[in-house]
Amino acid sequence: MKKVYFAGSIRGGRIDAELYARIIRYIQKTDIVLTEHIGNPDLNLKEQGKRDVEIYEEDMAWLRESDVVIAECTCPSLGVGYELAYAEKIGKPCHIFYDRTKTHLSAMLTGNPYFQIHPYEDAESIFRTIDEILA
Ligand code: 6K6
Repeated sequence: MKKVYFAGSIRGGRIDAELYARIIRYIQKTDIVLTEHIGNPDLNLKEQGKRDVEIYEEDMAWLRESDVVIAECTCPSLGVGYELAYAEKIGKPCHIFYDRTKTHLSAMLTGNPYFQIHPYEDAESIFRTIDEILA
């Protein structure tokens, strides 16, 4: 079983939170998601309890522990961008998904051949690609 660091927007906006939850549940059928809270619809309430320094340290520890990073980047997030740059620096494989009908992804991601980028038009195709990543 692979340990997956799933990254998705939190303070960048929660418009895609339901999609994050679906992706997380799908990965959890076969593998481990270290960051399952990303899909939590009540994140705002829960977030109040944790200090930012604790969030940062916990997430960086999970990133170091992970086997692969999967990021959903349709909703732009500074935190996700930071995590991807850090993951590249420590050599973790990084897969980036985004809805090409909704956003034009940053050139800092599409221009970097290190990242494996998966544009999609139909969210269902995400799951087929995840099967290949985790195979
Ligand atoms: C407590 C319980 C659930 O959530 C919290 C507190 N907030 C965060 N907890 C965990 N990871 C976080 C939190 N806020 C941001 N992150 C990390 O940054 C996640 O791993 C996301 O991939 C990314 C989102 O960054 P922003 O800039 O959109 O917040």
